Amino acid sequence: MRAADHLVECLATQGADRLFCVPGESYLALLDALRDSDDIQTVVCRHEGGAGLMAVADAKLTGRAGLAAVSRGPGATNVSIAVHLAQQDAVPLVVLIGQVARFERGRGAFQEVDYTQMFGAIAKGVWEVSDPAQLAETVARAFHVASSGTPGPVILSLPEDMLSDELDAAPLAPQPAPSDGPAPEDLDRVIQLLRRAERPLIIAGGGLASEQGRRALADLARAHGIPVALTFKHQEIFDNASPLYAGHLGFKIPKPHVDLLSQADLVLAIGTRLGDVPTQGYSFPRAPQPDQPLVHVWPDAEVPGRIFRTDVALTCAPGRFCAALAGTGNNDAPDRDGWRASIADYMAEVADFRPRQMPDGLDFGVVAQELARTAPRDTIVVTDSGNFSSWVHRVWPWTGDQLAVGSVGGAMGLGVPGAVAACLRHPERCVICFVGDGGVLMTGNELATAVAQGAKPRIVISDNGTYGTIRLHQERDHPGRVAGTDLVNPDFADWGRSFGAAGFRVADGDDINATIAAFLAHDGPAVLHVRASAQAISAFATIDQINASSKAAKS
Ligand SMILES: Cc1ncc(C[n+]2csc(CCOP(=O)(O)OP(=O)(O)O)c2C)c(N)n1
Repeated sequence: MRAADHLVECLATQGADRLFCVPGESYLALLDALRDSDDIQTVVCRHEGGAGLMAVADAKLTGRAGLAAVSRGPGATNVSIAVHLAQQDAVPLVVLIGQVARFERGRGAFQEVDYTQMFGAIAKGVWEVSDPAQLAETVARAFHVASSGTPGPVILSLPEDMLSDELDAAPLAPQPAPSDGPAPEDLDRVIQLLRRAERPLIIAGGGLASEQGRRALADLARAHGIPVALTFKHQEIFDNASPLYAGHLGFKIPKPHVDLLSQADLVLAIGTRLGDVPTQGYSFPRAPQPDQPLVHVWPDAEVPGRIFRTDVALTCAPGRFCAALAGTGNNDAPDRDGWRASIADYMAEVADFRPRQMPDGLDFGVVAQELARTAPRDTIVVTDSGNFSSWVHRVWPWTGDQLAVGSVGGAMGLGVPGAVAACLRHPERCVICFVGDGGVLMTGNELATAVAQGAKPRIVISDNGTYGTIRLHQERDHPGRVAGTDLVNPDFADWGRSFGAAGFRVADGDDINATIAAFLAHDGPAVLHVRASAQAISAFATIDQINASSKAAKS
């Protein structure tokens, strides 16, 4: 059998059912083998960054490794944004790269790159398969390594000529995940800490972003009456209307919020690596010595205790930990009522968002609020990176059972490809992508992929004429000195139409609710161009406010 056909069998045996790619002459035999595969759907994209980001989004939605294939050299360099994001977001990803032929290796042949060096710092494993007899073992290892411990990206480099070798081989079955609940003595230590705590707090992250994980988290919070704060871009894993919801630990959240949560006398960090974003620059919990006992649950022994002194470090599956602790009976205490009430009062203030009247366009919150009010409850929300997402985080009704895709690692460009991947995985659901005028032109060409695949993403573009996030930082550090952040944009409604999508536009003074209703009702891909205010730079501040406080601080 041809090695490429054997490879496709191996990939399908590992559970792969969709591959995102841009073709290249370096892996023609693989493309040829995929043509005959009933198990793996090939989705052809317009840029390897888009293909890789679709695979990352697909992995976020399924919990299984995403799969992408790209050509050598330029294809591999283009896909690197997705490899980096998979590492940052702890997402399993397998990237196949066509390599130059074996006799050319090391000669500096056309588009030759040594991928062990190129991806060495960001991938969990980089393996070049020169002998097709090793394909079954290497593919099985790639999926196992990508999905276990701290999930992440794995690269398989496939010499072009190897893919056409003949061999007689069978795929290797996937390695079953070990059954990994918490050890009873560790659970006992957590219960002892919990019984003494008056102000316990759970910090929950992406390691719980599965149906079972969310359910177990909700059970745990309810069983013991513990407030739950969520890490950046994982607001979807817990009901934000719950009286136990303690907020979204995004970038530099307001100081009163941090001060409030810092009063916790026990932190249970579950399914998060406790990076600099949720910990507000390693200030809560404080690194390296937290001000309160810390329980840290992450399925990789290297992580708990690496930065923070940890009282109980558990390397079991986060969901299993929640389920086990929830099942230990009621460890709630009446003296926690005040703690819960102060958090609930604060969260009620944050939820009370009122759009501002702006001189230069719409407060993007007007659009986010109306979509939040009228979109179907099971809408999948995909957010690109940028300030526009601050309104989505603030006003979207997260009920704890919706799906969401966002880039924890902050890579712009995830939005449109992520929405295409979400539509392909859940064609029956409404998928809304929120994206800025900066991010949309990074990978917006994947709208062509959506049209080609019959996917129906709804893309909402906040056109504030600026790389707003950077402008905000600029106004804080160099008030009034705008440099390199202004944008000149196309008409995005026409841009969408040019791909075959429906184009809608809203500006201040328009009948916004009617346009949003038509946008949501359209049965096909659709673009909503929002003429947004740059002055209303985020859901929490205006440019003038930032500028003034920055000048005051400097004087
Ligand atoms: C690929 C990539 N390049 C650059 C950045 C740095 N960056 C972060 S946010 C941002 C601006 C986002 O602008 P836009 O998409 O218009 O959204 P806004 O912040 O204006 O809402 C930039 C350039 C990044 N995060 N990712």
